[in-house]
Amino acid sequence: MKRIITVQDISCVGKCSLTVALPIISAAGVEASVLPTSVLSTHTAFPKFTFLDLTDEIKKVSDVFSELSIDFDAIYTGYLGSYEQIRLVGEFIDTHKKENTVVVIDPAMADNGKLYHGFSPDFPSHMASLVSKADLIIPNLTEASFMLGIPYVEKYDEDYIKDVLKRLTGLGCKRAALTGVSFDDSKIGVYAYNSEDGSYFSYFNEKLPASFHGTGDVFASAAVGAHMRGASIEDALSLAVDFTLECMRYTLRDPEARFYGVNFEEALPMYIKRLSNV
Ligand code: PXL
Repeated sequence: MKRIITVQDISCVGKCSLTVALPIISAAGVEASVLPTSVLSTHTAFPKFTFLDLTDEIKKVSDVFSELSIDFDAIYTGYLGSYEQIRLVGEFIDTHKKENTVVVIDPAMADNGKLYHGFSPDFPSHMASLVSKADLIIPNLTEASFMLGIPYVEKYDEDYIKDVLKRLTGLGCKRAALTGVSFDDSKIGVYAYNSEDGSYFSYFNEKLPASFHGTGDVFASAAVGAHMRGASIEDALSLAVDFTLECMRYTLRDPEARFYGVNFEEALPMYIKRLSNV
């Protein structure tokens, strides 16, 4: 069985980061190890949250992994809370990335043209230096624009997205996959670029008239889990699009849906079923 280590915060309530990554990666039939970087009562889109900083644990945990010769098939990083955490996670990747380790970075820090609460304007440039270590990065267009230092636009065409993707791999990562790409009101999906062979890939599905918090984390977890289960990156990204849509459908159907995240739990059977064909 493949083993992923996922490095991000744990928000006690909020259906994001580790509370999403753990169940989805487990459902993929892949071991989910964790390196929690902070503990929050609630994610930062809530009106109030606590923040326990676990920065000092990162190096200690990493050292024990080295001493015990514990290695990972994939390192998957998400929300990180400070420059120091970005630096230490960079060191973690340098230490634990072996020849076949896949490094996936979701630079979770912004959406809808805005940085998440608590991040200063130069945070994206630090994240941009971390993504140079990745085999695959999975930003939305807001995160991509911030990392590239270009204005965030709501309307764009295919040439624009292709250019953004090329520039993202110019930061040093091998592949970039942009989430939430939509050229019209009926479809939304993923557009990716592989700098090693210059190829593009895209996959779209139905666009619902709604958007929910936490879908970026659901998408990235589903993609990493599926890829580690044996799906190609293209198939893993396509499944992540379909799974995220399914999560949103269940959420829209639920009269008691919470404001802060999607009903990914109800969509897990579909995810598992699709992976049984891999
Ligand atoms: O979903 C990304 C995310 C992860 N972790 C924390 C967050 C957010 C987005 O707001 O606040 C703590």
